[in-house]
Amino acid sequence: MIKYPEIKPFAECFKIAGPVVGIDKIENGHINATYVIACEGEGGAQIRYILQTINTKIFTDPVSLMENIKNVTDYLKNIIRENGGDVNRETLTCIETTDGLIYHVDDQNRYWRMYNYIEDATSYQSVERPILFENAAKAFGKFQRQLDSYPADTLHETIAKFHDTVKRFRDFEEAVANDISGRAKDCQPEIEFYLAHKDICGEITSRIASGEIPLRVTHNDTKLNNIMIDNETDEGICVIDLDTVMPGSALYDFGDSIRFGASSAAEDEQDLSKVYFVPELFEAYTRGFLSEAKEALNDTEKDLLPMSAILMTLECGMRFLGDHLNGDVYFSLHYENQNLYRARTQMKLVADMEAQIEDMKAIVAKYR
Ligand code: ADP
Ligand code: GN1
Ligand code: MG
Repeated sequence: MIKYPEIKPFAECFKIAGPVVGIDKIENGHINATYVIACEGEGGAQIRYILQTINTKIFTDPVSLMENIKNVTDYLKNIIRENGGDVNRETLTCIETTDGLIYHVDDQNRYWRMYNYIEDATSYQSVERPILFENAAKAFGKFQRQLDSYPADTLHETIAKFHDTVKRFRDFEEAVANDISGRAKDCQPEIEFYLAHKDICGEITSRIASGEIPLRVTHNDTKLNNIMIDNETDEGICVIDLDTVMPGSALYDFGDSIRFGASSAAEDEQDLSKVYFVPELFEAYTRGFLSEAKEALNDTEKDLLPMSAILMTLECGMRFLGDHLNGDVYFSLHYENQNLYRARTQMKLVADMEAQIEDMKAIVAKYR
């Protein structure tokens, strides 16, 4: 069924396999608007695509962004081909418009793009079984290795200082000071929690500046639902959501995965008694990630893996609370105060990890 008929003309701007027979919406991402387009291909076969509008409030240079994605996916396809893999399943494919471009700009200046749909695979919203998380770790580790020799200076920085936690802290202080929404009075304990963590914000950036840890080409948004996991083998087969692929630290990718996946509950769980850090999941991810990446990482990077999980969780929580104070202008919401609930789960996870940091270091020591 075509649930969103108004989207059909935009799907038809791309070289699709046949008439559009269905349009659905995917609501799990916080940034772009994402539709699934089903077409009737040759012999009646159904062929699906992902159609997205790029959020240009956030990604202000969509042309450079698409250039990054096209170049990175072409590069990955060469590697996949050399290894005898499936180029249409192990990375995204940009579908061209009927004019031969990789995006379509409509009369409201919205940027549309289309990818192949990765079939027979699932984007999980939580770690239903530890093996899924371990396999996601392997896939993100492999993704980073595959891009190891990618000429980083040719990549556009799609969001400047994306994981510069010191800058994120300053942005947060500004949100508190401006209090545009008038909500600060109702979230003082949360604000205090984040402000009290000022001292650790520079743990990664200062070491990048000093050269102790290198800049690499990283994904920068490694939540579990940004990877497609094969329905039969449970293997992480395709890393998606490539908007933020740019120079960064391996610690950003590791830490952000732990933030989302090593939690007992959803990112916006309102009952905090259900939210806690799960060390067994931290172990599963660490084992998977280091099995792929340990040769590439230096000792300082390995030392900082537990800290990176705390820092990426703190940073994301600060961004959620900052957005709540700014009047919800950044992350997609499905209900009121969702950003506040998201900020609270991140606080709980940060506190848990701080209490268990020695255990986390012991886990890293087992696999490094
Ligand atoms: P956002 O930046 O809003 O998170 P994503 O690119 O991650 O946007 O897309 C949102 C969701 O759509 C993903 O979490 C995944 O569930 C689904 N999705 C995106 N691309 C594909 C694809 N090529 N094949 C199958 N599902 C996809
Ligand atoms: C956003 O796009 P999505 O939903 O995969 C955000 C990430 C946050 C995440 C929190 C470009 O990721 O940085 O960690 O929400 N992406 C951007 O769930 O800001
Ligand atoms: Mg996403």
